[in-house]
Amino acid sequence: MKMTFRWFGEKDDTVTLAQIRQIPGITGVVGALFDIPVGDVWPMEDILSLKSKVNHVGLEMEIIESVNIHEDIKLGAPQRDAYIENYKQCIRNLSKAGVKVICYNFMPVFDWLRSELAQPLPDGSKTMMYDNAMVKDITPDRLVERMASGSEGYSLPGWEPYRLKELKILFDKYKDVDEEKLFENFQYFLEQIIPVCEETGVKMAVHPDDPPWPLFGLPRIVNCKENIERILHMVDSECNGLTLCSGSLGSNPKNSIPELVRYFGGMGRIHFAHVRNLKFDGDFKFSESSHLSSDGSLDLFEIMKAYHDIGFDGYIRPDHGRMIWDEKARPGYGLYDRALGVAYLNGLWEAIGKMKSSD
Ligand code: DNO
Repeated sequence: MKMTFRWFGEKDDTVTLAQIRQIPGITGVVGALFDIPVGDVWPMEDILSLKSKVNHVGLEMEIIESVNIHEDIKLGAPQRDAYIENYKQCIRNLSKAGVKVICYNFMPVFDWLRSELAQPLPDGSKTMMYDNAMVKDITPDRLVERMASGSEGYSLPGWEPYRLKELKILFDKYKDVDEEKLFENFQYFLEQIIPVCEETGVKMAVHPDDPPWPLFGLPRIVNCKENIERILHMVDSECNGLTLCSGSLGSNPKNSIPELVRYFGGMGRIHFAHVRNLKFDGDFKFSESSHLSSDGSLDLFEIMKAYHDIGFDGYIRPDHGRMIWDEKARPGYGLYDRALGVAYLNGLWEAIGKMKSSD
């Protein structure tokens, strides 16, 4: 596996590349251009400038998270073809800069969602949590305000104010888009872009819906084994792959992460692993714990063992961390708890490998 760390860029991250470089075992940074509006082509010079900053400290930039999909593509709107052409050009540009995997999602309107961004835990740390009861009682506009006010001044990816400005219009447009229509629009998109991926060698890795259930009546389809299998078969190519996010899929206890790792990893379709833990606090209610198995409801040993057993050699990153040691950073993406996550995942990996070779 290749251990990586997400970085939001000089302007948008409290964590520096120099700090990331010092985390044991990190080989690369998961980058993105956050200034480019969704749907536009990423300019070659901006991509190369980001890459050179990362390479300068001795790290790779072979993976991007995310190149977001314009709503017109998800909606199947008439202008979608122009946005798909832009997406293809993005893939070509990124491949010229040595990018091998693009993580993206296909969630209507919102990206990941939490009801609290800084919930205090008994040990004094703060974490993100989700409670469906609260989400049911709030309007989407109010929720967007809440996400903005709790985000330490950062614009959260997927929650950019400019994108959510026209929430009402967007919700209206989704009125006629049910799950089947969303599958259809997804297939149309994949049929157009996967040939470009095959030409350039770039692999797409769809991120699961987070949380993996419908929100505010909007459909969500990348949320369980059956649907993911259907998506991967819609265009049957190694380039049509998955980001297996343990925290997103794992917030539905019906999804067994080790089983999904073995299944989709066995098909050679996991190109990126997001590994983190969470604690079930009730039905459709969870909080994000530290990565340690005994702190949460997921067994990280079993997850890492599944990756080891399938001989996973793709990219992996720790996922969200709590805010510890008084750190102030963008929710979920501070330095300290994620660095502890890396150390733990690397420890599990080494121990699993050595146990096997001593058998
Ligand atoms: C949340 C992230 C997601 C992810 C996107 C991929 O922390 O895992 O925002 O980057 O869904 O497109």
